[in-house]
Amino acid sequence: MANLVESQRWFEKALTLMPGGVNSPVRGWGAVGLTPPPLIARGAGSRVYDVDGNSYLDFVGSWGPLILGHAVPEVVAAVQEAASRGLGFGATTPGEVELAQLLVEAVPSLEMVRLVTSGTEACMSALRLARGATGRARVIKFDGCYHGHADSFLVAAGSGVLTQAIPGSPGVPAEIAALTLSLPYNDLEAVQEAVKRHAGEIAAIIVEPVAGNMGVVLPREGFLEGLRQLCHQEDIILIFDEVISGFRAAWGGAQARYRVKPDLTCLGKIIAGGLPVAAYGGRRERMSPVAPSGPIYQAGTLSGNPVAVAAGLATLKALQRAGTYEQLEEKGAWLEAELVRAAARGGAEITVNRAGSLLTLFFCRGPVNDLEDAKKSDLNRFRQFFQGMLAQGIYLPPSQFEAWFISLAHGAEDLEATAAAAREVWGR
Ligand code: HOZ
Repeated sequence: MANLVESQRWFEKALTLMPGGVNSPVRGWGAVGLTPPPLIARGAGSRVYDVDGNSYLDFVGSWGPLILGHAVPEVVAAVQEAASRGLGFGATTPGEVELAQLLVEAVPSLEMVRLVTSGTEACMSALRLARGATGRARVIKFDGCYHGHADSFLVAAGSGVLTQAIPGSPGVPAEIAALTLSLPYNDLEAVQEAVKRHAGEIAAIIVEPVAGNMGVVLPREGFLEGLRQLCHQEDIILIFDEVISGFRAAWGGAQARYRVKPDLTCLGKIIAGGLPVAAYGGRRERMSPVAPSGPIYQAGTLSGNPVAVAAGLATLKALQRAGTYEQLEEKGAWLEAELVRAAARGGAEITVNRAGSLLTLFFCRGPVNDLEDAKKSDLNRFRQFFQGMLAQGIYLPPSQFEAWFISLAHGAEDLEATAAAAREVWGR
């Protein structure tokens, strides 16, 4: 294992100052049995470098935003230029209008957006809008999907909650949690049944159209279409949480890939290129009730921050170049095929779920279609694999229940090095 003397020193100090030594639970490496996690000093292209000078090929990508790679010169230049004009004004800037325009042009269901600061805020605000618009209180979500840490969503949630095996969270009032029904992903019948049982009470169904927080799980044919139809019939607001899949599953997000339009869409991560901006939006009449054009309140000092908006605009403009999504698809497909081949040669039973440049390797027989399936993955084998890859300089998400993020900066040699490391772990 790499020398982590400086990481150890910093992490010990961090433990005395921040819960678990981190500012978000998924950054703790408890699930992979390693401490300290490397403390990161910098990133460049496909690599990150820790405070001890170790270099890693990075498949975390800041948990999704860095689809171009780290410290990409055109994004850095845009940030520097915006910062030189001021860090924030608490007033509308042209960049926000430009970003809103780009989002509306790219994402099929959007006519109007509100920029916020995080994915949590986007989902929380979309749910408030759905409740305000319908006058109903209940929401349906899916087991293993994660929509940020607002009270209504910490029920059978994915991501860090799943990694840490916390079923809900103390601090969420039972009365609030009771308004959330969590159902198995990809189980349309369960949704139909719940909607019938709670007729006229469901404000919204929120779903990750490509689930990324129980590991990657793809929607089965007909699932998203079925949700769309049911929501039409019952006047329920369909919310796609595309914080991960937006500009990742395709330029227009999963809704473009699967050709299903939700009523509201939540975006984050890539739309701000690594800085904090997120968004929710929908058709004009859906969004008009949001204050100040309507009564449904939602606000934020840092909303649409000009520096973050500049990073987002530079990132999205780079993604608009011809062939970017074809390249991402190719990289993802190549890596998937090599991982499957290496596992087969080494006699390791795995299942790879992938949507473009987003993938998860489960240590079980497939298919993996929902949380129950994902939980069949052998966590000991995951841990061994993670540690074996890290020892060869491959930095994977430190949880079975997260996605690997491939970026445009991952070159052929990077992917070959990753496949070679997997072959080494599994034995040739
Ligand atoms: N939600 C992301 C993982 N699925 C990362 C953000 C976090 O929880 O730190």
